[in-house]
Amino acid sequence: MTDPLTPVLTANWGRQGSWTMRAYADQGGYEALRQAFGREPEEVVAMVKDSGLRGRGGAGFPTGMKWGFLPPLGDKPRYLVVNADESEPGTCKDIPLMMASPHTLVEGVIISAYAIRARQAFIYVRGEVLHVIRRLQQAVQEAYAAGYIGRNILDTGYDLDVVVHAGAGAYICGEETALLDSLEGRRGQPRLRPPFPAVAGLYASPTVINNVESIASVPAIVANGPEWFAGMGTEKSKGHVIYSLSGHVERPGQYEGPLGITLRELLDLAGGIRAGHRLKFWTPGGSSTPMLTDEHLDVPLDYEGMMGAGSMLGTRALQMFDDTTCAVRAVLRWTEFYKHESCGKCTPCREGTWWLVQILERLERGEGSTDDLETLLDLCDNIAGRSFCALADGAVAPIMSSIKFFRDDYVAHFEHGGCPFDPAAATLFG
Ligand code: L3W
Repeated sequence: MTDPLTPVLTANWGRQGSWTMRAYADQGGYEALRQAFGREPEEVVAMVKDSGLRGRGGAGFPTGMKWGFLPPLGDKPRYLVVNADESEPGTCKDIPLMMASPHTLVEGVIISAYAIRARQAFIYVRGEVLHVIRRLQQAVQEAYAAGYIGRNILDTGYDLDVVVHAGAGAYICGEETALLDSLEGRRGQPRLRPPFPAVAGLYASPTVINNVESIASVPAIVANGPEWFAGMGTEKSKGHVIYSLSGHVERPGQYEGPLGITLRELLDLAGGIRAGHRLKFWTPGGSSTPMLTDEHLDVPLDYEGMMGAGSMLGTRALQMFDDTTCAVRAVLRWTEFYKHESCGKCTPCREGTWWLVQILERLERGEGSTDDLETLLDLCDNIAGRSFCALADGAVAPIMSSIKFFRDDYVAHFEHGGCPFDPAAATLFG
């Protein structure tokens, strides 16, 4: 059997000192940067467009098209901002990437900033991950010392500064406009869109914001060509991505493969669900995407396949839950998270997530009724699509899908007068 994995971003993670400039250069690091500087910025944008790269932060918006939305160069500076605020429950791809290979991101930042003609770039990192911030800062310093960042880079006349900025640990700051507010020194709350950041972003200037994995994919596209990248994946979902497998799986971790691989194939590589148990449900993109079941093991993990299954691909945070897991308890835990992280700006999300937790707690204690399930669904219906940003849509996704697939779990709670699952067996959400 041919190996279905396509290690590109993850290829050198296991090497000694993989995070150092020396190790990165030994593996051909910063060659793509030299190649990019041999081209006009517009040619690099065209390569990214032709590759079919789509945003790896969850929404899958075409990266080259986003870059193309920048208005013509004027008086205002252009900025590149990397969204490194990885906080989606279950998502663990950007942080391992920045720890194991920060120079892949730094090289991607320099090439991308050159392509969009920005002279200032920011990497906005989640505040809690001090080790990642230190590692990135070290990589940026190494790149300055090597002449890859700073004035007149490699004698091209191009100047660029890169700042690693630590957030203060709020999930909402992964939303691109809340991130910009936070970067400007304000409380992170989403802005009304349009205008999109490409037109009026950081300091009201044209700004490209991309996820870590999107920007880190750029050097390999420049080095190997857009056709190479587009040769992986499916017709509309091209290239390689990092899948993070976690939960009740024998060998959790990051698995890099083409878009369109199936969970069944990935589980084969990861040793399957833990011994003696079977898969009950899973998430394609963390808790913000509707949960799926073992019926969906053969659905292609790409944007179209997941939409067809009634979910969305999101961040490829593949969390596995086996038959010991109480769906109600899992959903309650996630909903508590969204209630805690709601920024409070809009009423449906601020009030709605609070009420969702009240009802779910009652159901989980075994004190609810079928009426509560209808109220929950009605509440979800009044939140989804009616809030300011995607946080509340994410909050209702696991609730609605759990009632669709595991109504029996809810009913068992009020028939049993409490949780019928053995919390000691579950190991997750204890
Ligand atoms: C210019 C237009 N730009 C769209 C840009 C827009 C943004 C990108 C995608 O949410 C999802 C969310 C989470 N002119 C444009 C335009 N753009 N139209 O395209 O925009 P959008 O609105 O489709 O999505 P979003 O607001 O970026 C992201 C889901 O991802 N998610 C969350 C992941 C969390 C993390 C994390 O922890 N860091 O990534 C997981 O599935 O629910 O649906 O750049 O400006 N006309």
